[in-house]
Amino acid sequence: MNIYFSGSIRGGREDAALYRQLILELSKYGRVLTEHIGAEKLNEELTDEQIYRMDMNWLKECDLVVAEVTTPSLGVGYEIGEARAMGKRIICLYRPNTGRRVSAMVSGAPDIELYRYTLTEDAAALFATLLKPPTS
Ligand code: 6K6
Repeated sequence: MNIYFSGSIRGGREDAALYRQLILELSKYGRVLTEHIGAEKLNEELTDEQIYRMDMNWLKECDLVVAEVTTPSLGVGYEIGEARAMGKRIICLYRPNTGRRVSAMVSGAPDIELYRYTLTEDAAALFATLLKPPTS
């Protein structure tokens, strides 16, 4: 299973370490196409056009989108909208204890799965109930 992990970049990198942990957990269930979302340093070599093309191709290739939506990001919202139009399964995660609220365009969408969590361990337990490990 190809997993597209989506998380804020220009929207703010406060959660980058958390993204890394979630990506590590998700890699138990499939191939995470977008491991760089958790990177400590951003790759400044790619142009915006290259990033857009690369990400849209991965989005088409993926079987599942997992988006961490606590830090609001235009790019994450855009990817969720595109993935929804492609008919992909979309799991959104957010942490209500930050005091932020999720956009109604995500929480109100009937075919987007939205889960609240606090700790990485909670998200890991959630993945265990929602996803099947690959059979080899
Ligand atoms: C990032 C990490 C390492 O290198 C980079 C270079 N920039 C990007 N690389 C890949 N995808 C990107 C980059 N910037 C934004 N995106 C895509 O938009 C990702 O798939 C994210 O899920 C989303 C974040 O959007 P913004 O609006 O927060 O930047």
